[in-house]
Amino acid sequence: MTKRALVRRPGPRLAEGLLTHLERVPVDVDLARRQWEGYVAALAAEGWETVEVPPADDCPDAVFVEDTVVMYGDLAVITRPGADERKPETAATEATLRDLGYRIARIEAPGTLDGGDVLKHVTPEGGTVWVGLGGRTNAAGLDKLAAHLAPLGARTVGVPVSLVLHLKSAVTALPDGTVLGYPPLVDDPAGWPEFLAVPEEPGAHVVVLDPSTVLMSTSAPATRALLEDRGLRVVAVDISEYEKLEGCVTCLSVRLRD
Ligand code: CIR
Repeated sequence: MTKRALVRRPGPRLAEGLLTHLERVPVDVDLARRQWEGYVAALAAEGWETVEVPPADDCPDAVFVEDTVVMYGDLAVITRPGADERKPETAATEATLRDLGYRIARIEAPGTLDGGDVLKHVTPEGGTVWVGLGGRTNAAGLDKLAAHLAPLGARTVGVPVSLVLHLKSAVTALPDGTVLGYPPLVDDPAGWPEFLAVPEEPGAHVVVLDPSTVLMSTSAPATRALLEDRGLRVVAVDISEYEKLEGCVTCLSVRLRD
């Protein structure tokens, strides 16, 4: 199976990206460009081919390509981002996925949904899709996504998100389905069936690269050690400039299934 992921090059206005929970601090755009190259190189080194969505230089947050689509098998559900500034980002994602041969569905008004609010755990028995309801994703967006995914056997569940930007800023999942999060920023840690508390905020963010490997930020060394103790291999990348903009490792790519 080809392992393929969408990415989107950062634009010149990156430093103007939206902030909700953090104070603005200067972003070094040249460093951010190098960190993006490092992120793409890390994917490539792990056998992931990357496909670039054409850049959207007028959209400061376009590099966070995860927010523009939810992939489920061969279906690409194009989102309707909750922030108006980000709504123009979806057109090129849709065109790219259409060209790659994926089926296209859309979240339509009045629904809003950001891909960062969607956490999937798919097993041969079926999939569970948790959708964070917070500042960016509303109930109509969740309902629309649930309607698109139900025929594919997915169960969609809404969960509250009030302490961070997106559900996946609070929690992500390991290959075995264990959900990890930094408890002070998780609305309901006890609500997850298998929850692993991590000691650092960026430690909550992993991208599963294969059944025994995860990608995470270099800014969570104690969590890295915790995961290595569980037998996982960890690939770490420095994404400091994106973390200043409330981004994390998950936001910078979208993994595709063939
Ligand atoms: C925003 O506020 O939309 C961006 N500055 C950060 C988006 C991060 N995306 C993600 O967590 N999926």
